[in-house]
Amino acid sequence: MNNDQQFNISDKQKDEFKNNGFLLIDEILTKDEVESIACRVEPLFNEDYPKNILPDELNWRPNLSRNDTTRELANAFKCDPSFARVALSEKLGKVAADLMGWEGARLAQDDLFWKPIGGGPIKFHQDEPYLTFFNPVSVVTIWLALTDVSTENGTLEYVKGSHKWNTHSGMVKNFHVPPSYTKNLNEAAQKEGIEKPDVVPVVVPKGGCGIHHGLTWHGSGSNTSMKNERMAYALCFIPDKTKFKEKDVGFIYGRYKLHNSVEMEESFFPITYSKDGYKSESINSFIN
Ligand SMILES: O=C(O)CCC(=O)C(=O)O
Repeated sequence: MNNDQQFNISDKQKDEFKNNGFLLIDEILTKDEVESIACRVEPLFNEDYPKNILPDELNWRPNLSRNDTTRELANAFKCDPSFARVALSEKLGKVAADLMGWEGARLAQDDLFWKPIGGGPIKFHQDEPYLTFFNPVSVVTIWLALTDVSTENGTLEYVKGSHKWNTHSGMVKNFHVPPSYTKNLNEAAQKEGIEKPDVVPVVVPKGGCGIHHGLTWHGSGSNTSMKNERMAYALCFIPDKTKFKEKDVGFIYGRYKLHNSVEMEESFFPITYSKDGYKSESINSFIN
């Protein structure tokens, strides 16, 4: 893969992102990039870790978990260089920084989603409430489609303009097995005085993406297709100069907070793009 490729975001796309809280792009990964990771989803969920490192979060285990839920695994980039080459590419870091108006971007976390045929929904939520342990708090997620995605196979759904709402989701209960994936969204919309939230499905080909602001409400329905699985790789970026808060850094990120320091160690949170050309040295050990 050519790591020097760039993807230019136009002023029109920046405006669209600012107004709607999301942007859809039909082609952001090359065919080689998307193939290099799509073929690794199943092995990774089946515990084949080339780097001999366990994912930071596993929300599905073979022979142990229900087969009718959406499977999620966090920080594939640490376990498998194929994912690292995509997640830590300058191209995607620059897209994140350009849309958010940052000087640079670092990866906070990746999430791999595998929604099998018959796989259940993901409850509506915002990403920012999961990433409030940092200073500043600012998040954008690039959700890469690793299969063609449609309403039929349970693609991601964005609520237009919801990044401007005052009603926040918090960290939701029953994320992977919600009794209703839209109930909390409808309640939030009501509080905002909105009768029917404007829900837009991410319909893009394999290799395309949806990019959402950290406050944009999003979720996804069940996979009702009889023949198409749905896979996606989501990258959560934060500004390059982000620090930890002094304390109360939460149960997910607390394990990476150094004693007596608010620095975010670049071995865990690599800087993948900055306007001055800086990139974390640690990227080399992830991609090789
Ligand atoms: O793929 C999904 O259904 C959920 C994705 C998601 O919540 C995210 O990327 O933040």
